[in-house]
Amino acid sequence: MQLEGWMLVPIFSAILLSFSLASHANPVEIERFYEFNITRSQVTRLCSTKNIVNVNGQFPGPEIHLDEGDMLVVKVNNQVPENITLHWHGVFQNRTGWYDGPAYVTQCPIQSGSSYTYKFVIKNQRGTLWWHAHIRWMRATVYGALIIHPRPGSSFPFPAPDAEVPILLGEWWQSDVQAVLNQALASGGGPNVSDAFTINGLPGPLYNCSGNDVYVLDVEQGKTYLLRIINAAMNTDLFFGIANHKLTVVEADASYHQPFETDYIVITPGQTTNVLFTADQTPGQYFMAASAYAAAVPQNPFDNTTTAGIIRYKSSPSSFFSGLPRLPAFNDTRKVVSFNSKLRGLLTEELPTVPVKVDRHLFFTVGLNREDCPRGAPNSSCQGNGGRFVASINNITYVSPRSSILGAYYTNKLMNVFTKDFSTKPPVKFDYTGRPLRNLNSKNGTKARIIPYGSSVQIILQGTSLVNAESHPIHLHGYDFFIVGQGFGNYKKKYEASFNLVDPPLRNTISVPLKGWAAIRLIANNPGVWFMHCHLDIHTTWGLDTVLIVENGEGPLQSIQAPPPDYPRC
Ligand SMILES: *[C@@H]1O[C@H](CO)[C@@H](O)[C@H](O)[C@H]1NC(C)=O
Ligand SMILES: *[C@@H]1O[C@H](CO)[C@@H](O)[C@H](O)[C@H]1NC(C)=O
Ligand SMILES: *[C@@H]1O[C@H](CO)[C@@H](O)[C@H](O)[C@H]1NC(C)=O
Ligand SMILES: *[C@@H]1O[C@H](CO)[C@@H](O)[C@H](O)[C@H]1NC(C)=O
Ligand SMILES: *[C@@H]1O[C@H](CO)[C@@H](O)[C@H](O)[C@H]1NC(C)=O
Ligand SMILES: *[C@@H]1O[C@H](CO)[C@@H](O)[C@H](O)[C@H]1NC(C)=O
Ligand SMILES: *[C@@H]1O[C@H](CO)[C@@H](O)[C@H](O)[C@H]1NC(C)=O
Ligand SMILES: *[C@@H]1O[C@H](CO)[C@@H](O)[C@H](O)[C@H]1NC(C)=O
Ligand SMILES: *[C@@H]1O[C@H](CO)[C@@H](O)[C@H](O)[C@H]1NC(C)=O
Ligand SMILES: *[C@@H]1O[C@H](CO)[C@@H](O)[C@H](O)[C@H]1NC(C)=O
Ligand SMILES: [Cu+2]
Repeated sequence: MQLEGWMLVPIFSAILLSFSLASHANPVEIERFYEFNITRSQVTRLCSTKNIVNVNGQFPGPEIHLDEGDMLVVKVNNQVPENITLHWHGVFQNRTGWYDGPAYVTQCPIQSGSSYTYKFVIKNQRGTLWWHAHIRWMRATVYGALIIHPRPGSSFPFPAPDAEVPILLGEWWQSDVQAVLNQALASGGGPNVSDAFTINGLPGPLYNCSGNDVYVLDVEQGKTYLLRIINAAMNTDLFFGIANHKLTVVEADASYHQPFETDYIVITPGQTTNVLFTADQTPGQYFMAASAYAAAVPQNPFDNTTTAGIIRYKSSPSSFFSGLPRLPAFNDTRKVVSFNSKLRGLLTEELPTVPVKVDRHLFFTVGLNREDCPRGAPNSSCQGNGGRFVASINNITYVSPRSSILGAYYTNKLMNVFTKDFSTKPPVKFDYTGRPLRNLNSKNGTKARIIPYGSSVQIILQGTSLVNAESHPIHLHGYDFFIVGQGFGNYKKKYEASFNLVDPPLRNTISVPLKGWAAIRLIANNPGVWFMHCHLDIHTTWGLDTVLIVENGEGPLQSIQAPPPDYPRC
């Protein structure tokens, strides 16, 4: 097989691969301009027509392409009655946090009839990222790929593929998504599960009345393809695979990783994974497919369907049609661990070094809570096991303020917006992954943790099983972080001795294992107000969120720039 050469690179050694010696002097930024009109348009899926919010009438939204070092300029015109913001998932926004996008964290919404121009340089990163709405559940239909090509003159650390193809995995409701959210909030219980998953907006042939809504990728025999896979689903971790074809993972969350071969990948909402596959089978048609990893204990309702697309060999007409790829069962946590433990960072010149010494230790419990049914409230509003489901970090349920935290922080007018006292550890120690406590309540708050510029930070993310045990895809804005350790049960200090400080994965979204923990490290070299939250939208909505504020440094390029003139106001 043609990939063998680079598969044999000694992957565990600390040799720096010098694959891209392109000039680092790149004084003139190339500007890439896009106009994004937030619109409503008719989309028909599963034989029913919906009027969905999207960008320029496209679903999924426009693909953005640029080279590392370019400046991206996106003028957003809000032409719908709803408020909107856009987030550039995984982009550092170094000094330009005004453009990060989470509503009421870094900006007020772009209101109906108004515009805001997002404008930032993308530096020190390359690969597959994506953009999505970051207010209420708008991102269900407002999302697209953001592809950062290597700087001109540099290349991938693997043989160039013959073609590159974005694969956006999504989640589809037949009813209005905002109505699903509103109903969940009114009832205090879980939201209705989706009716379908989608590949590039299309559910595929395994649903009722969806025979025409099938994504087809035409391939040529012998050629190698780079799939840029993005999990844009709202609330579901997914398995993905292609029948009869091996996948070679080469990148995750826009960081190169040591290549490894696999039959399936697992990908949480927020994550991206680049895989290579070679069309090396008998000409014919082969299914690609995705289905849920949903191992919550006790089991939550989940969308138990399978989305499929087709890889179609062009070379010679053939009637061969594969079966579905054999994906792991919805509750196969072992297969998830097996996949995730194969992921190792690729040591390159561009890669930041793994922090060995830690200045700031943070310990965050993440999980669900159940608020007691408020006195006098109707039962219809307490459908979450007799109460109302909420979620928390360190027992604080994040409550969104009414104006932007970044705006308040920058102008030092904090009144009624947020407080700076988010704790470094949970208020009480308990058996986090053991039997639930009797009191499942949390406390409301809008609190941030302040971190000095340049400090080396370790965060232990400890899952809890108070209401149920689930894995939570935790996303930190503004940063990539090293995943130096993860495991089941309650974290213990002694585990630090076995952390991987040599070649840990580098990501922006970590799946904290079911009934387990994960340890992440980063250097706080990006000043700003950074949202940290579960990327399952229902958990974000329930308050599984907090804010890290990295202070300005002393250097000339170490402070947040002034806000732009068109910065939205509340
Ligand atoms: C956005 O809307 C404006 C006003 O209707 C229109 O002039 C412009 O062409 C639209 N741009 C795109 C990219 O659709
Ligand atoms: C949620 O599901 C229930 C039960 O199937 C249904 O009655 C209700 O209309 C659904 N809600 C929405 C907003 O689709
Ligand atoms: C497809 O439609 C039929 C008839 O309406 C129904 O009985 C069946 O349950 C549906 N199947 C799925 C997977 O929705
Ligand atoms: C998922 O669907 C399959 C096929 O319809 C069924 O056999 C299986 O029991 C379902 N699993 C769950 C957990 O609902
Ligand atoms: C997964 O669920 C099936 C029922 O659908 C059950 O038989 C099996 O034991 C479960 N596996 C695990 C690992 O929990
Ligand atoms: C409301 O719930 C309580 C406790 O679950 C139950 O005792 C009561 O009968 C319910 N009331 C109604 C009107 O359903
Ligand atoms: C969380 O906060 C609530 C409200 O203050 C309290 O009742 C509960 O005991 C706390 N739980 C934990 C685990 O800290
Ligand atoms: C927390 O805040 C929400 C509003 O965001 C409110 O509905 C809820 O009652 C509050 N819960 C408590 C325990 O104060
Ligand atoms: C942000 O910019 C500063 C100054 O150029 C640099 O030292 C730092 O590494 C950058 N951080 C990121 C995350 O790119
Ligand atoms: C849009 O945002 C503004 C500012 O926060 C708020 O006052 C208004 O109620 C919001 N409008 C809608 C339709 O949600
Ligand atoms: Cu979560």
